[in-house]
Formats: sequence, structure tokens, C-alpha cells
Amino acid sequence: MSMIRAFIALEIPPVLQDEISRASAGLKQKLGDSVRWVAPHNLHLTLKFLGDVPRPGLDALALALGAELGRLPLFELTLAEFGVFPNPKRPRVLWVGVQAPPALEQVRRVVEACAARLGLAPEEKKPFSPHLTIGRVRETASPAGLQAALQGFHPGRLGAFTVEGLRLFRSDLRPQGPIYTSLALLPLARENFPETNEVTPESA
Ligand code: 2AM
Repeated sequence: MSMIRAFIALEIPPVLQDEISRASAGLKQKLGDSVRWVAPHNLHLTLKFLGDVPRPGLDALALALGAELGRLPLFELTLAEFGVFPNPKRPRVLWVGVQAPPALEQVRRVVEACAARLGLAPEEKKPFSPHLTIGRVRETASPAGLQAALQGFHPGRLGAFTVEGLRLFRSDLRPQGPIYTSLALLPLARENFPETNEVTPESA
């Protein structure tokens, strides 16, 4: 059976993807090729990486999740500041921080529970640390050069938006970068939808 590499994520509104791109332009110039930068339209917040899953498994997951998430309220996320994994001495992943209410953790628990019911492996024991990966450091990068460039990078508050739902994404790895395709939209409770989906980038 053919397998689909998939993950569940929150989309970031294009205006905030652009804001992150604008805020990190100077850093990109400094670090250049020592980092594989995430294309602005690919910036997202991963809630669960599923790996290779057969299509019927994904359909079942979308169905189960759709029913559960439809009962949970909308919530707001704020994008702010910057950090690295695993530590500043050996940065491998560069990210923008996410300030989230407890509702995000609740959503993540529902995602884990639905995935587990369908036999998809639970996340490793490490605690959930919501972040938006903006770049991945190449093996060849000089740690000293990286540290110097990263120390002065403090983008502050980048903006906030209302989360209306999750998406199930397909990921196709290509030499020029991954291609993410939405397979399903999984809305949160519709009765709580605001009149308009407010997005407030800091530079607006
Ligand atoms: P992260 O880099 O922000 O942690 C799609 O590949 C998404 O799934 C990526 O944004 C990545 O999020 C996340 N992911 C988590 N674990 C992964 C893994 N083992 N392999 C690939 N992607 C993974």
C-alpha cells in the first residue's frame, strides 16, 4: 500500500509569514548558506509529525479528529522572540517562539489521543515546546559564526492571530525543499468563530 508522509499543523496567516520573513531578513543575510531556511509560505506550527501513513489511516484520523476538534474553542496565538534547539552552544534548529493559552495543549492532547487510537505512535516523552522552525543549520556551519550572529537577534513580538482550525498536511521531500499540501482542514468549534479573522502583525 502506498504511504503518505504526513503531519498535523497550524497554518500561519500569510501576513505573519511575511512578518517573520521581514524580521529575519538581516539574520538570513548574515548566516546565508550555513542555514537551510524555511520558505515563508512553508512556515507552520507542527502539532504532530506522523511519518509515513497509509491513506486509509489518514482518512480515519481526519474523520476522528474533525469530530473531536469541532467541540473545542478557538484561541489566539502570539508569535514572539526567537530561540534555538538544542542549545545556544550547538544550535541546530532556529525558531520563532509561540505564546499560547492552555487551549493549544488541549488541542495537542486531542491530536495525540486520536492518533494513538488509530495506532500511530505517541510523541516521544519530551515535553511539547511549541515553535515555528525558520531554519535548520547545516553540518558545515561554523558554531562560532552562528553564535555571534544569533546573539544579536531579538525580533520581539511579531504578531498574533486567531486559530480557527488545524490542517492535515502531506509532505513531499524534494531537493529544492519540501512541498506541503493540505489534505484536510480540521476546524475548531464553528459557533465560536469571530466575525472576522483578526491578524495583527506588529508592523501593521
Ligand atoms: P519542526 O522542524 O518544526 O520541529 C514537517 O516535516 C514538520 O514535521 C516539520 O516542520 C517538523 O517540525 C516536524 N517534524 C517533527 N518530527 C519530525 C521528523 N522526525 N522528521 C521530519 N519532520 C518532523
